[in-house]
Amino acid sequence: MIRRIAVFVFALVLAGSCLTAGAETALLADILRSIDYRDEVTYVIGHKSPDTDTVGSAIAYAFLLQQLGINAKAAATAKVNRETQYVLDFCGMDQPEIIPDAAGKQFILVDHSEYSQAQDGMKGARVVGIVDHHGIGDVRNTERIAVVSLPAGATASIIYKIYLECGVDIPGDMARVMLLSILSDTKGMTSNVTQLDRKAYDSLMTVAGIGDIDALVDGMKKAKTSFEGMTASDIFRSDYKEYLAGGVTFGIGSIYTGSEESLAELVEMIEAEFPAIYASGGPDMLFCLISTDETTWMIWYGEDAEKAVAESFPEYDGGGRMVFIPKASRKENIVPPLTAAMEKWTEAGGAALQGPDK
Ligand SMILES: [Mn+2]
Repeated sequence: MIRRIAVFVFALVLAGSCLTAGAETALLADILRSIDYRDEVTYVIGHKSPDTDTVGSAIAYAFLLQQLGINAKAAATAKVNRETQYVLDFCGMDQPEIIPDAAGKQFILVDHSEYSQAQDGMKGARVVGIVDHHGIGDVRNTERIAVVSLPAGATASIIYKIYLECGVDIPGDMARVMLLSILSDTKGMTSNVTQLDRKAYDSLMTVAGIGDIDALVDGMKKAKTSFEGMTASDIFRSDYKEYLAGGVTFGIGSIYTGSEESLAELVEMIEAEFPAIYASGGPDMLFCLISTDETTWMIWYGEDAEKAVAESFPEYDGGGRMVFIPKASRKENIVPPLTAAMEKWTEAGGAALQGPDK
C-alpha cells in the first residue's frame, strides 16, 4: 500500500510530462476506430500463463483504445505471476480483470495469435484485432480485423509504435508499464532486442521517470526467481506455453533462476514431479527449460518426447537431458526445431505419432 501511495505521488509529479507524437497524421487511429465493435466491450487480453509483456501490453493497449473513444478494457487469462505483480505494484496498477471463459465475448489479442495459447473458449469468441511479436498464428475471423505483427523483442514495443502512429500521448504510468514489459521480454535488453525495442526503450525512458532502472530490473528478477511456497507444478506452469504441430500438442515451461545450485535443484524437482504433472492433463509431450544467465537445461516427459528431441537437436547425446550453452530461448531455439520435427512426422505417415488418450 505504501508503495502504491509513493508511486501515486510520484505520478503526480510526473503528470506534466508525457510523450506526444507531434503533428503526425493519425490515419491508424481512424482505421482502428472504423472497426465494427458492435457497441460491445472489447477485452484486450494476452496469452495463458500471463507474463509481464502480455499483461503490460493489454493494459497499455486498452488505455490507448480508450483514448480513441473505443470501449476497451484490459483483461487477463489468469492471476498474474510474481514478476508481473511486482511491476503492477511499481506502476500503481491493479491486476486486469480475469476472463475465465472467452466464449461469446469480443477480444483484441495481444502477445499471441494462436488458439493453443489463447484463453479457453476463444474459438467461440469474436476477435477484432491482434497485436503480436510471435509471427502469425491460427486465430481466424471471417471479418476484416486489424492485425499488427512485427518482429520485436516485446509486444509492448509494438504498442509503443501504435501510440506514436495514432498520435496518442503516453502518460507516465503507461510508459512505465510498457518499459518494464519490454525489459521483461528482452531480459533487461539483452535478448531478442530489435531496433524497435531500442527506440521504444529510449523514448519511454524519457517519460517513465525511473531513476535506477538496474535496481528495478533486479527487483523483477528477484520476484521472478522467488519460488517460495510453490509446488513443482506451480513453478513449471509459472511461464508455460502450449503448441500444436503436425497434430501433436506439446507444452514448454520456462524457468529462470539466479544460480547453478538452484538450477540443479529445480531440474531434479521438476523431473521428480513430471509424471504427476503430465498425468494431470494437457498436451502429448511436456518440455521444461531451466535457465541461468549462462546456460539452459532441457528436460522432457511423455511418449515420443525423446524422439522429438533427438530429431530436433542432432547434438543430443541420449543422456535424458540436454544442456545448452549459451542459454536457449524457447521462442528462438526450441520451438522452431521441435515444430519442424513434428510436422515431418505427419508428412511421413499421418498418424505416426499418437498421444496417449487423455
Ligand atoms: Mn511477449
